[in-house]
Amino acid sequence: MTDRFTAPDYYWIDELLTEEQKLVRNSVREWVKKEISPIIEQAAQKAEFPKHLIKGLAHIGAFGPYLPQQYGGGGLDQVSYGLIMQELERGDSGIRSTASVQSSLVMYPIYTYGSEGQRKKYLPKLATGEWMGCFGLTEPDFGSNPSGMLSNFKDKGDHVILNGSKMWISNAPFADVAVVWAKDEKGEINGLILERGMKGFTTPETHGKWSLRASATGELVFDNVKVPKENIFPNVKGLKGPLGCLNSARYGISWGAVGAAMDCYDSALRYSKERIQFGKPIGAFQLTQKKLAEMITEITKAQLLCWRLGVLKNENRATPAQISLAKRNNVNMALEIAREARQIHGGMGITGEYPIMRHMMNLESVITYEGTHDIHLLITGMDVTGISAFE
Ligand code: TGC
Ligand code: FAD
Repeated sequence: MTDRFTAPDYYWIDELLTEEQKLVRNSVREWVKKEISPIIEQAAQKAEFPKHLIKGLAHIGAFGPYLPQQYGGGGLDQVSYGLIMQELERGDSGIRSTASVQSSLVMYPIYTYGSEGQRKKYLPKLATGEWMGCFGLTEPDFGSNPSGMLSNFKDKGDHVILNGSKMWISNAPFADVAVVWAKDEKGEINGLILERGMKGFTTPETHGKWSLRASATGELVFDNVKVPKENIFPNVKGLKGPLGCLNSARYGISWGAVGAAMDCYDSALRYSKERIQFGKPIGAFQLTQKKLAEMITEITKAQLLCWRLGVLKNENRATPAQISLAKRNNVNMALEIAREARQIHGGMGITGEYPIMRHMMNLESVITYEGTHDIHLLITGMDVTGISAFE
């Protein structure tokens, strides 16, 4: 199917972007049309991560775009990072997932919490895609409440012995490197860098997903894994370590969801003009117009939210609660738009001829991972009342 995507920009938000931001956005948009759109439906149908895209993702600067160039990053600002995520998720949430995990959940913690040796060893190879990474926080019994995690390690002199397991880990089945969060003997959470090939470390794939089918998900299993002490992050302890990475990834998702919504809206708008029923295009009916008008209203609000959050992030002022608000609002918005767009496409909406159903199913994961819809609501509730619902 030819990708006829035209990006909606109802409030001329392009005028708020710098030339560099537009250049970055346009080059990723073109790459998505050329490389993702032609293959993504089949990859999702076959439940296969299109691994051949890794080199291209690295080439367009999707791995570590906002990290310093001296470590292989792109040296770009946060709005550019957001726009990259928007365009990738316009293609598919699973491809955006791979890029957000690599950038915000693997490269970001190595850069922020790692030693200079760790930065130099891992970041350049992660930036080029020579090494791919994954992020292990969630456990079978600890999803929304990661502080209860059971994964733990014991001090053995120059190394530690790690035991436990992680579940639902994006990129795990093919990752070369894993950033893993586990408790030390005092019960404090630490970050460790694991490498594929360490004895006792396995990454079984999770099968049977109806969502994010073009993304590989798996477990991380640690059976007495010997991890050198030099692989532990020296500069962070406690839950604020992994949650700090999530701020960056959730920010990217808030932009990414706008991309998926834009694709659904664009397809529905075009279809509404082409599909004739009762002698008229279905776009002539008031009920279809209501759907399309509400979609563009919500997309425009979400675009402005992202842009403002990006500016705040560039100024180092975006709070975790502001990021939660945007992640929650934008993913929910995208899911509702996907459902309405599916209605506009009638029966055709359930087929792979159109991207709608794939986006809709993907967004069911996106609304759950990186903090569920309700957890983000409670973070906002805690921020405005000053009272935690989690205690
Ligand atoms: P709480 O007591 O509130 O906080 C513990 C410590 O962390 C600090 N903190 C943060 N620091 C940085 N950024 C944030 N967003 C932070 N939120 C809290 C806090 O100040 C405190 O620091 P300190 O110094 O006092 O120790 O923690 P809690 O146990 O009550 O939990 C709070 C809660 C529920 C909000 C949090 O745990 C949470 O966000 N749960 C959701 C879990 C989650 O989002 N998991 C995501 C897993 S990764 C993933 O899904 C990747 S998908 C990737 C893809 O494919 O794209
Ligand atoms: P639970 O925490 O068991 O939640 C179940 C329900 O209970 C939810 O509706 C939740 O909102 C609700 N709930 C829980 N606590 C409360 C409360 N206090 N008040 C009100 N309601 C509550 N994790 C990683 O670490 N790395 C990854 O790369 C990663 N990738 C993922 C990829 C996919 C495709 C998926 C589906 C998940 C991924 N995750 C990853 C895990 C994801 O972050 C968790 O699924 C998510 O945090 C929710 O945890 P849970 O599934 O255990 O649900």
